[in-house]
Amino acid sequence: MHLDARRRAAMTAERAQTPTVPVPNDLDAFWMPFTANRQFKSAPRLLAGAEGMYYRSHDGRTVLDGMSGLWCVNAGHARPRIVKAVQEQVAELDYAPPFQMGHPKAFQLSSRLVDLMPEGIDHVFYSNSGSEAVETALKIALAYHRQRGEAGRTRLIGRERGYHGVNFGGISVGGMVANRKAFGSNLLPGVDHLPHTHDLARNAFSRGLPRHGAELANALERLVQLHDASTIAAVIVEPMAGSTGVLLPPEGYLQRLRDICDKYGILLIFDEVICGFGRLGAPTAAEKFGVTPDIITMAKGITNGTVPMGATFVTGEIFDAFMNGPENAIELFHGYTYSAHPLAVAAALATLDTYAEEGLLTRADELAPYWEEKIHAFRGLPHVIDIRNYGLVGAIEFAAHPVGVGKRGYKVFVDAYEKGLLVRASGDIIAVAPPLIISKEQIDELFAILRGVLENLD
Ligand code: PXG
Ligand code: PLP
Repeated sequence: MHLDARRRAAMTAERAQTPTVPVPNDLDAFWMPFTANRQFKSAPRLLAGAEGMYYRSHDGRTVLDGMSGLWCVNAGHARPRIVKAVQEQVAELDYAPPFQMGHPKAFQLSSRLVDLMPEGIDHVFYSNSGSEAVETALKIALAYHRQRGEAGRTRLIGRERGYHGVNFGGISVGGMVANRKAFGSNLLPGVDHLPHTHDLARNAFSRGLPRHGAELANALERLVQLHDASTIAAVIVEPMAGSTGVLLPPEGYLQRLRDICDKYGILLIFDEVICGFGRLGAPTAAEKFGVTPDIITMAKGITNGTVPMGATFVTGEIFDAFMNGPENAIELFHGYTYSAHPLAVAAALATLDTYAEEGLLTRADELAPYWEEKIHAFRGLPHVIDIRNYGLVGAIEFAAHPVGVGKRGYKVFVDAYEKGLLVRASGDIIAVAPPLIISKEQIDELFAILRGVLENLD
């Protein structure tokens, strides 16, 4: 029997002996994030345990994790090395203040992380989430230009359909309308957006990077003509936009953005909160796509999702621009109580060990051809208007149901969960991004469950 199948059988056997976890009798107090609270609480989906590729639901079912939790559990669940590292760390050093103090493992981790970054990106600033990593990146960009005597460079440029977390900077440069409209008048001033790159008319059913759309980067030139380069601080994009439904960069697009930024002295920020740590087959999307930004934001897979951590990576040039005042002066007035928290650091170190030992940061590359064949086999099923893939990410887009946008996406998500598979819906797009330890048999299992759902979609 295959190892994972054995583990699954063991989990099933264990489940038979242990009582299922009761649903808490009052679900009311918890205001759940990005959730239809009333709908959820009328039919809750609670997860009670996890190991390897599988969750265990509160009603005792085994659920294949097709989503790495929420794009973060890249090495699979409950990995012993990571569990042990966190357990030992909390007993050894539970907390250390990060302002004017340090702890040894934070420095070890930093050296190891920057070794994974593209050439030239060699410093890291810590936070607790992708959202905070983004705020940190935007603030560093503004402060960097000021340090160099270009304080007029304050304009930030994001992209339509971009997701950069939920804090004010992130939603200002972000481009998901529902995340912005309720907060409209308080978004940051001086922000523009590039057009998104999603083009089903030209690129539907692309395998890997879409062929058409590099010219959409030229919109940045137009913004420079409109505002003048001396007013623009930075451009932030996700190399692959995850949250909005897996939008891959057209061939040549990122390089063109890089060229325009270079021409005008604009910083280029890659938000790699989802792309990083092996999802696309390399430690960073920057490396995979051969385009090096000035700043990279990461989170999620940095600790395999176990302990919250965000990280903002910068070039030596950016770091050095801050290191020229008096030595007793604080160079950047920014930081979090939990920057480089010992538990997160311990989890990250053990996560990097696990990734290295098992070759996980490049494993998506090996599995990608198999994955691509499997997902594109859904072409022709009812309502499917696009399928796209890269590394160990895939998305299936459905035509909206006449009763409303999002109905089909939500239905696929719920039906899949009931049949034992966790996927993610964004409107009428379903994303799949399993842990990088997935076997070919489990890829088959994932798509077999999904097929059962899609064949019955009305
Ligand atoms: N940037 C990017 C590119 C992200 O994908 C964040 C920032 C924010 O990270 P935190 O850790 O603050 O959530 C993210 C997070 C989805 C989904 O539906 C994606 C994310 C979060 C929640 C849901 O695909 N990405
Ligand atoms: N609010 C108050 C009143 C605080 O004292 C602090 C930190 O000291 C914060 C917010 C910020 O919290 P954190 O550093 O965890 O982001």
